[in-house]
Amino acid sequence: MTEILIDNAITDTETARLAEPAFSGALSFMRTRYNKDVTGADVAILGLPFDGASSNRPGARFAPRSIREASASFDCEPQYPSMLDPFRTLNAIDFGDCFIDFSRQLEAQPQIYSTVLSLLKRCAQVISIGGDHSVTLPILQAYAELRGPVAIVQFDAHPDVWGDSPNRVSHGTWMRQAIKKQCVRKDNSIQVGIRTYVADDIGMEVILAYDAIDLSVVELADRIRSRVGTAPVYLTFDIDVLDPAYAPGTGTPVAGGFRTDHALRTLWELRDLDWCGMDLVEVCPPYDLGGTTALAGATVVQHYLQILAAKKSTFGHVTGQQFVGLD
Ligand SMILES: [Mn+2]
Repeated sequence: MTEILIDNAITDTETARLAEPAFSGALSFMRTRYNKDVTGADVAILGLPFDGASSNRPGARFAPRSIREASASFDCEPQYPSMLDPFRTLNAIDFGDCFIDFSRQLEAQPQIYSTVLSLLKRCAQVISIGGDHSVTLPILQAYAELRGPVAIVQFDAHPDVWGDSPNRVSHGTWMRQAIKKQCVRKDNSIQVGIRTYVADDIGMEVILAYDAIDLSVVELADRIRSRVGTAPVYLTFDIDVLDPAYAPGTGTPVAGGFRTDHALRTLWELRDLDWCGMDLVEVCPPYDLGGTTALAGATVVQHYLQILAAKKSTFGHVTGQQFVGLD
């Protein structure tokens, strides 16, 4: 028989992409090519194996592997709902994971910052997978350093604006710090799905969970869009915005959240925003059931990649606010 080479994560080229079994092979995100050189890429995908700042259940360090494994089912075909194979259009590279020394927890944030900074000097966007929510702060610092402050759309059960003190890293304080460090365009930012209380409110626009769930997808997207406007916008998607019935594998679950489809459809509805990057955080595989949470997380990223692919196939590039009509 002819020898057939699988492992697109290693072998992928423009001309020789092969659908490979979902249950075997090297696991990059959606089997896209692994490369430490991201020069000129539209997207670098970066794993963040860190859970040292979780206030409750640790385990998000395992999320990059788990999300890559869940994403294997999306290999090599046109994807729903765009019906595009995003990698036919996008130059997307899986950079692998950020190095984080488990014995030097306070060095994790500077490590993430310098890794993202280095990636953003070479490619258009970074998508990070895994980690507790503390990872978002150094990512935003890198964005702000190179490109100025960004608007934020935060899907989350928690506002993450709890108070903090120096030399303390928590997954519940990054937003307060990001605003203090002027990484965020607060007037264009919005938090969606919140169902926890912080006394010291920072005046961020919030759509609470029950209100968000009561709105149709189009109404919810309109509320978000009217806040963000034409600003470059960064998506931080905490998987705990979903109800624990849909995402049990997370660090600090809160009942009463979104169904998976409501969140996915809202993101898809917002494909005209000027997205500049995203993270997918708080997937905690040790508490997952049947890979449900990892699959939901992988699907959020799969939708985001489709948005970029749709933009690029229509406009030739992935930035800017453009209506992407695929219906
Ligand atoms: Mn959260």
